[in-house]
Amino acid sequence: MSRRLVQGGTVVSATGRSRSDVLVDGETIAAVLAPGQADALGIRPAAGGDPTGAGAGGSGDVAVIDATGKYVVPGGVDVHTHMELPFGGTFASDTFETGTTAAAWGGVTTIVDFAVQRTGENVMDGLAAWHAKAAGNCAIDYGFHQIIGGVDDESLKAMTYLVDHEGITSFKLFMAYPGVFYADDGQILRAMQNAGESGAVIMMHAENGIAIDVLVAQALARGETDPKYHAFTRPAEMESEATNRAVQLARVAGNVPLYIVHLSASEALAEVAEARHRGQNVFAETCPQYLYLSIEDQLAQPGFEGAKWVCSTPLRSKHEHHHRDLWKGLRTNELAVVSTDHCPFCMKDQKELGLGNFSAIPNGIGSVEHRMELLYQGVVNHEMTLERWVETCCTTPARLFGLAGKGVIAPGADADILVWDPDGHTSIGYDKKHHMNMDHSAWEGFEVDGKVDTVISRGTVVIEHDTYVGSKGHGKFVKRGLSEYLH
Ligand code: DUC
Ligand code: ZN
Ligand code: ZN
Repeated sequence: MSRRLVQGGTVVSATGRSRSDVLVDGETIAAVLAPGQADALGIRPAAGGDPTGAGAGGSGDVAVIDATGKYVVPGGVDVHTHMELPFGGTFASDTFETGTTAAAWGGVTTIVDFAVQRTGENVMDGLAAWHAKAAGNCAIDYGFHQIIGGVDDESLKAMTYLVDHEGITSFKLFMAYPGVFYADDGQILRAMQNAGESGAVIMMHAENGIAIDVLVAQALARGETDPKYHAFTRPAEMESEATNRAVQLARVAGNVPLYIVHLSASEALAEVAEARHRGQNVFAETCPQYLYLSIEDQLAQPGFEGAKWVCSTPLRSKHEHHHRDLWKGLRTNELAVVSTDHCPFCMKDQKELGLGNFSAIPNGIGSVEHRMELLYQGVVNHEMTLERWVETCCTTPARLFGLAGKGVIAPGADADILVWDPDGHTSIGYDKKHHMNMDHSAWEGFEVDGKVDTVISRGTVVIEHDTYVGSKGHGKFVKRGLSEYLH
């Protein structure tokens, strides 16, 4: 087994930073060493400077990764992605191969994707289909949540089975998308009660889909067909009302752990905060698009351009303080996690399905490659600390979703490591840094400080200074345990 030493950098965790060297043995972290300790222990660079570590067989020989002047942080953990998601008559354009490769480019070493049961389908079939799509194709490790699009006796039984046997310990329910994924309040309550028994987390897409469908039909009848009407027909009240309802249902079900996904609005955040302050097991994530993008600057661009930013929950107005409140929520832990809700669609043949009818535009934005970069800019802008960057993007998502050995740099943990260059710079755009399988970038023109330098996935270097050196099939399915926040 090869050994490596990530030497000379500043190791940053959720709780602090120190000048340390990280010794990797095979797939795991063997030690975090004080400066000079490696030398004292006789740990020396491999003869010939073998950069791969493959030839480092002697007891004192290691491949050295020079991290001088850099931050050494856990590999990113993105707990909300949709590779190949069937949606609106098409499929999200990243495969597990292209999507996990792009994730690696962005310093991410684990994703948790959503296996799908649509209304009328079988849960176990949906899970089998997701395993078939991912197995042998991933550049980094991956786990699954399960979407439950039809709550009934059979799917409830399947939920328990998935927790007990399949390493799937979280379930996404939808209060939106009637007829596709939607669950009514009674179904939600039953699924929550089931999760209460098994210890699973319920993830909620909190938007009042029944009322939204009425608003959409009325807008279309008035001839309001442009992409921006997507946001106007999904007002913040529809998100906060659904968030409150989900919170109350989780309370009635017995303080069942509830995780609100892709939270976008100040009003919804207030509901989460209130629940947390009274001691409920309620958590929430937001995504980079809700921290940086807006109706005015993106979704309402002239013509059909705004289709690039049609996603649900929708972008909000930049004049209503959502950005400010969400950054604050990240600082105060009312928002515990930043994920991407990576759900990419090309303009050609995909977003274009909604030309002349915004409600037919497939919902989603591709960001899996850029989360670490965009959130590091939050550190530069003094919106969050370096430690909080690590906590919200790596450590908490891993702990919250039972990914043992992920999201930390500690002896015994998986050797998932991102070497981050704080003096570097990243230009994001279709002709710049862009490896997702899309014909545009939702982040075109974004210039951010900092840069991914080296990415190590379970001991294997996958990104080495602007070169992808990983391979499809390296990434393994991770069976997850119960949430470490609750047990
Ligand atoms: N939201 C999106 O934007 N895309 C896929 C599903 C979802 O909930
Ligand atoms: Zn959703
Ligand atoms: Zn999603």
